[in-house]
Amino acid sequence: GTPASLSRFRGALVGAVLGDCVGGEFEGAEEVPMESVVQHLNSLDDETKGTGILEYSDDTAMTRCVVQSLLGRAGFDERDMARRFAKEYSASPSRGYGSGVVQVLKKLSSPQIKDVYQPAKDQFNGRGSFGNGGAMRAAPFALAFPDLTDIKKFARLGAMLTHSCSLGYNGAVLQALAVHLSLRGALDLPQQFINRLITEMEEVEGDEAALRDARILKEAEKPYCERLHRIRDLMDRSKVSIEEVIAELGNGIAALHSVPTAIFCVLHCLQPREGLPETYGGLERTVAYSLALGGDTDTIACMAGAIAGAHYGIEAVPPSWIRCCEGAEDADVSGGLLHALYHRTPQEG
Ligand code: F2R
Ligand code: MG
Ligand code: MG
Repeated sequence: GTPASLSRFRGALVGAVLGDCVGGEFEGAEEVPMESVVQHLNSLDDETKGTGILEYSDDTAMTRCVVQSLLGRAGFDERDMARRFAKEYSASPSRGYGSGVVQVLKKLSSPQIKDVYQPAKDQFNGRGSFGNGGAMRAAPFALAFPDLTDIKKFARLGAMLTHSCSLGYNGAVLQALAVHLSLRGALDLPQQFINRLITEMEEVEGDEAALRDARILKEAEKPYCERLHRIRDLMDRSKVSIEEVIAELGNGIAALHSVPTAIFCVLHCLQPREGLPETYGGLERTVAYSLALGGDTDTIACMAGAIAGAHYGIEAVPPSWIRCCEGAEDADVSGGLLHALYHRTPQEG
């Protein structure tokens, strides 16, 4: 595919932060009229409001830990990443974390901890979390590693520090794969993009643990593949209502009900759509549409923002949005540092 440019790396990380910050306004809302979304986004253009008015939530707090760990260790180090999650939570516990994951983060802060994956395995009576907390912070894995095998392996392990159910960590793998393909220009051919994701997830979900979890949770044999097929069907239709998207893909806190939804948001908004302002570019359309779905808006917009940012690049991001969102400028700098890590020459031996 197209070489992964610096602009795309910066766009991916900044897009994720913007989605989280602007999406926080509507998280948990059942219905979000597009007029309210547009009004909210227009308020970001008001220069009098100063900088950093919209705070980031757990999505960005944990993504920052992933970025800092990957950069600091020049690769994946589970103990370092776990320590950063725990430290960040204890410094700022009010970022809107999921109610279950808080227990994991408290256990990870113990200096006596031997196996950093154990607290996640103890969640939900040993079944592990299927929440989207692993997926919401998965984008940096695609920005640190050029190799697909590394991305799949480390996105999975990075998510397993808090989410041991395969429905949770495979959502992170899917999100990282989507960012990886987008970074390389694959969204120029949307049908091929979705087909490639299906092929990759066929293998990922063929794993014994994934098949077992899907059976226990009474999901399709390969739940993410099934959702990706639904996306392909929705893409073939000339008109799709928000209600139909929610019914087919979901808008909830489970990774299965939000990662495919975020991917659909990006695909659907590749072209202008009725009901979205004509003045909006693709990234603005994607974020606005993600918010209009309601439900877990900060996380769906964060994940869609990362995939869309990797496609459109930093030039597509309105500067006023960056000024208004906490952590967006840091994310821009980190995008550049990850670009250097991604393109480093592998060391011999
Ligand atoms: N937590 C929220 N939003 C709700 C309240 C925030 C509000 N703004 C406030 O501060 O008052 N948002 C954030 O949480 C999501 C990511 O959650 P994560 O990290 O996956 O957490 P957890 O606790 O592991 O899972 C989330 C919930 O899913 C259900 N669940 C998961 N696995 C389950 C299982 N095996 N069995 C039954 N239920 C399971 C539970 O209800 C968990 O609490 C993001 O939206 C982020 O923005
Ligand atoms: Mg959040
Ligand atoms: Mg959320």
